[in-house]
Amino acid sequence: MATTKTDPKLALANGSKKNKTHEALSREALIQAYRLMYTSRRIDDREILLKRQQKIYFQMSGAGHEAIGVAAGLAMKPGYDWFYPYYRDRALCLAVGVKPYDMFLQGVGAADDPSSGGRQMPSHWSYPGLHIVTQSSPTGSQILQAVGCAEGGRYFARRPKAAEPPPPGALDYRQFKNVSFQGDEVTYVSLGDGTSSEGEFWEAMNAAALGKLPVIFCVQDNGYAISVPVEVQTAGGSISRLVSGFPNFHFEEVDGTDPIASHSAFQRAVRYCREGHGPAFVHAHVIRPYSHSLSDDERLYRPDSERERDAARDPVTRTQMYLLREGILDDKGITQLEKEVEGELQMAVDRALEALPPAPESILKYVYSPDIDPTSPAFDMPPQEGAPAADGKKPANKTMADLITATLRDEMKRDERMVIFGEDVADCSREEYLKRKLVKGKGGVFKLTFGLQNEFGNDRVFNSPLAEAAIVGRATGMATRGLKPVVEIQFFDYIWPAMMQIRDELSVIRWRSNNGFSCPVVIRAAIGGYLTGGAIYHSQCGESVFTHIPGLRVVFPSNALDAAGLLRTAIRCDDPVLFLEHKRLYREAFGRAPYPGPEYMIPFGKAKVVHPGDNLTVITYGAVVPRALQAAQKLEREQGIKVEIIDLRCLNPFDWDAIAASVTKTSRVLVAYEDSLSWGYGAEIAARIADHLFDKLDAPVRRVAAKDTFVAYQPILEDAILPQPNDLYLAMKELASY
Ligand SMILES: Cc1ncc(C[n+]2csc(CCOP(=O)(O)OP(=O)(O)O)c2C)c(N)n1
Ligand SMILES: [Mg+2]
Repeated sequence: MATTKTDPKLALANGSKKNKTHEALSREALIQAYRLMYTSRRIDDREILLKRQQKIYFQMSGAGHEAIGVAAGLAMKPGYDWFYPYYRDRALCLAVGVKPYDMFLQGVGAADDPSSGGRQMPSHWSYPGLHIVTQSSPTGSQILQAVGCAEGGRYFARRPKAAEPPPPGALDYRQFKNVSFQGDEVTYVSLGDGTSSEGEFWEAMNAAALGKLPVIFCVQDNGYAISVPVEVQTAGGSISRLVSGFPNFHFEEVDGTDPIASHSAFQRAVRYCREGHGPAFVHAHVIRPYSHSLSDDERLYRPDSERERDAARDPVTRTQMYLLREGILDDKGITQLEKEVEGELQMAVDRALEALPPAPESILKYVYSPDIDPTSPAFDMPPQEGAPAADGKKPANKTMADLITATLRDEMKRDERMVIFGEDVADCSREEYLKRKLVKGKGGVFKLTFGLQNEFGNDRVFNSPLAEAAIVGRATGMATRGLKPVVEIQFFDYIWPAMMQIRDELSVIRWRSNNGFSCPVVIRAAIGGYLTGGAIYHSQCGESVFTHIPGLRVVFPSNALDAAGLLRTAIRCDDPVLFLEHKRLYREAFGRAPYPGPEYMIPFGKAKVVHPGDNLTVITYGAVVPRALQAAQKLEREQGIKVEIIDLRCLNPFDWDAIAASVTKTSRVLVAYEDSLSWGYGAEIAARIADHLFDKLDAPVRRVAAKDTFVAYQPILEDAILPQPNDLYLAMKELASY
C-alpha cells in the first residue's frame, strides 16, 4: 500500500494565509483542536505542580504529543470506534470525551475515579462508555488486545445473532456482557517508538495484516524511550521503513506536532480501515519536552541544542501561532480561550482534591466476577445417565480426551460467542481440502479439537500464528468485546511467551478497571510429564506460578468426568480460567467415564474424595492421583492402613473445607504433586494446614513431589525425578507410623 508522507512545504510552521481550508478542519474545529491541546498541556502542568505539592502520587505527561492525539480523536468516533491508548494520550482522551475532572480524580486516586477507582496510575485510561479500554503499564501489552478487539467487532458484525443476550435462565457470562458493535468500526492503538521493539508489537502487526483487520497502529515517535534514542532502538532509525513490507496496510508518516497534517493523515487511515481494506499504520514524529517522567531528567542525556530544536516544534505554541497568523483567533481570542480553560481546570482541581479515597475494605472487590460465582451450587449439575454421546454413538466409557472434545462441541453448539483458536487446533486451514474431502483434518496435536472446524466453520475454529502472547492477547481483546475465546496453548512448556498477557492483563483487567471491563477467556494447556521421553520441554508442570496470580482460576482435573464438568464451568463462568489437561491422562485407562450429557457441571473449588480412609490424608491432583491410589491400595493390602485421598481438581480456588474435614479426622497429612518440590503448590497447602490445623496434627505435614531439577529425557532419569507410586507408598507408610 502507498505510504503518505507529509510534504514539509505544507507543514504547519510554513503554513500561509492562502491555506484557508486547513485541509479538512474548519476554523471552529481548529479552535476546538487548540483548546483541547492547550487543556491537555495545562493538565500536565497542574498535575506536575500537584505532584510537587504531594497531593497526587504520580505524573505522566502527554506533552509534545497533543497534536497527533487531538487529530486522532477528532478523526474517530467516540463510543463507536474502540481505543487502546497509551500513557501519552491525554489529548486523545480529551478529544474523545474524557473530562479534565476525571483525569484529576485519577491523580488523587479517588473512589470516584471512573477509570479505576484509585487502583491504577493516572494516564492509564479506562472509560467503558467511550470505548477506551483499560490500560496497564507494560509497554506494548495493549497492542495484541486491540487486534483481538477488532476481531471481536468483526465477528459480531458477521454473526449479529451471537451478540444477542442468552435465553432467560441460561447461567453464563453472557448475562453480564452487553455487546455493542458496528460494521465499520475501527480500533485505535498507540505506542511509543521504543515500544515498537517489543515482540508483541510485531505479533500484532502480523495478526492485523493476516486478518486485514480495521486497526490503526499509531506510533508516536518522540525519538526517545526514556534515555535510549531511536537509532539504538530501531534498526536504521525509522519504524516506518521496518514495517513497510507488511501487506494489506495503509501507511502514513506525518509530523505529529502539526494538527492539520496529522488530522488529514488520520482521516485517510480511518477511511481505509472503515472501508474494510485492512489495518493502517500512522508514524507520527512528535517531541517530548518534559523529560520521560518526573523521575527522569533528560538534561543528563540530551544537550540543550537538541532540546531547543525540539522546542521550536512545540505543537501547542505552533498551533497558537498558526491561529494568530491565519487570523482565526487574535491575541484577545487566545487569551480568552486560555482563561476559560484555566478556570475550568481550577474548578476541576478544587473538586478533585475534595474527592474521597476508596475504602480499604474494597480491595478484594472485582478480583473475580461479582455476578457469577463458579463455586456456587448452581454449577453443580449431575451427569445425565445414559446420555447418548454428542457424536450420536451409544454410551460407553470415554477417555478424558474424548470428553473434553465432547464438552467443547456441546458448548460451541450452545453458545455462538464461543471461538476456539491456537496452534494447529483447526482441522485444516486450507478449507478447500476439507470441502473436497482430500484430507481428514488434524484438530490439534493431541486431536482434542478434531472435527470442530468441520462442524462449526473456520470463523469459529481456526489456527493462529505460532505466537503464544498473540493467542492470549488477542483472546483477551475478543473477550473484552463479549466473545468467549477458548484458546489452546499447545504445551504448557510454551506458555511463557504469554506470561505477560496472563499475569499483567488477562487476570487483572477486571480489578484494575474497577469492573469496567472483563475478559473471561479459557486457556487450555496440555501439561505434565510421565511421558517416557518428554524431556525438559514437553513435561513441565508449574501450576503454582499461576495459582499465585489473583484473578485467574486454575483447574487441573485427573479424570474424564471431572474434565468434562469443570471445563463446562470454565466456559460458562465469568472469570479467566487456566484449564490444565494432563497429557498422560488424556487417553489413560484410569478415570474413563460415559458421556455425562451437555449440562454436566462441577463447581470450582470442590475437591473429591477418591479413596476414603481414617489413618492418613493425601492431598493431590492431576497425574499423581492414580499413582497415589496405587500406593494407598498397596498400603491397605499390606498393612491395613486406610488412606484418604483427596483430589483437589481445582487449584484456585481450592477446597479448604474438604482438607480441614479430612485432616481433622486423620491427623496425618501428605501433600503430593508432580511439580518440583520447593516453592510448589504443596507449600501453600502445607502452610495453611500448619497455620489452621496445628492442634489437629499428630505428625508433621509431609510433601512428595518432583526433585528440584528439570524433567530429563532418559526414562531412568525421568523416573528418578518425578514422584513415583513407590515414593508415595514410602512416605505414606512412614507418616502413618509417625
Ligand atoms: C515491558 C516494559 N518494560 C519497561 C518498562 C519501563 N518503561 C516505561 S516507559 C519506557 C519507555 C517507553 O518509550 P516509548 O515507547 O518510546 O514511549 P515514550 O515514553 O517515549 O512515549 C520504559 C522503558 C515498561 N513500562 N514496560
Ligand atoms: Mg518515545
